Amino acid sequence: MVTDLGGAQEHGDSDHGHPPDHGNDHPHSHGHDHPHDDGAAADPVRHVPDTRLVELEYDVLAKNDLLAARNRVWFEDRGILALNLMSSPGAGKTSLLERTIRDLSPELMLSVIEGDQETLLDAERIRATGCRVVQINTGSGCHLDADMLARGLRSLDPPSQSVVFIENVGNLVCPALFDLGERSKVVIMSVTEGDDKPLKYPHMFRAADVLLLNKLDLLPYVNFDVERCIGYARQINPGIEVLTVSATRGDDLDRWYDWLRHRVTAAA
Ligand SMILES: Nc1nc2c(ncn2[C@@H]2O[C@H](COP(=O)(O)OP(=O)(O)OP(=O)(O)O)[C@@H](O)[C@H]2O)c(=O)[nH]1
Ligand SMILES: [Mg+2]
Repeated sequence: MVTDLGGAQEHGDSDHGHPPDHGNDHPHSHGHDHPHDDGAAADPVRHVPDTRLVELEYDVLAKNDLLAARNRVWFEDRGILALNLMSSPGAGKTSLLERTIRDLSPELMLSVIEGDQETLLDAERIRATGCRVVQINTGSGCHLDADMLARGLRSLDPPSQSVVFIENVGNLVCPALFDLGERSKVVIMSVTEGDDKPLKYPHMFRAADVLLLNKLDLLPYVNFDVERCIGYARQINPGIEVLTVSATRGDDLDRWYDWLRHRVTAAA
């Protein structure tokens, strides 16, 4: 379900075509399922001697990749910078967006697509900043996919040369598998989650361009080794860029903003 909450931000430019309509070639039959709970195999776990083979349905991912490629062309044609923000629940995605919008709205045209299983809560927080926002509710689904994003974009109608933040459903597993056609994937981790997460959820950290380590203000109260966490992340993905911030206290947000400005220039 796509809900357009509108917003006060005026974009002006609307003559820039519509996001791709993927029609019937949807990767899923009902919009909120998953590569390994769709299709003929009722039990995707095969038991063979000493081995458990979990069989992903690669055709679902392949179709999603096709639709994501169309989204990517659509963004590129319009010079739109699309960023896919992913994290476990509560790491601070919406908080970071609220702060970023408040600080950068005078300078950049920003809009947001919110992905959650249920509620308009995050979209309402974004709307309170005056930013244009569309909420996608995935029901039982644990991630956004490229077709959902295209439908959200048709409602959002972002202007050329703008930034579209996509807040994915909170978890470190499924969103890593589904390309949306974004320019960059940003994984957000908070220091309350434990410094071993890059090793335990390697797909997410391998897919990400940037690791944003949030809630630095809580470091005195938790058992978290920043350097160890960064080391694990680079063990999984040697090229990953790392930024450490506190979204609520404002620590080091300038580095995040500089990273964004740099990407905006590159996308234009
Ligand atoms: N101390 C501290 N708290 C933070 C920080 N960033 C976010 N929080 C708090 O963490 C909680 C979750 O933040 P959200 O921004 O809702 O997290 P989220 O990742 O959007 O959560 P979901 O959308 O549910 O996955 C809220 O209570 C925030 O106030 C931070 O930098 N420091
Ligand atoms: Mg959120």
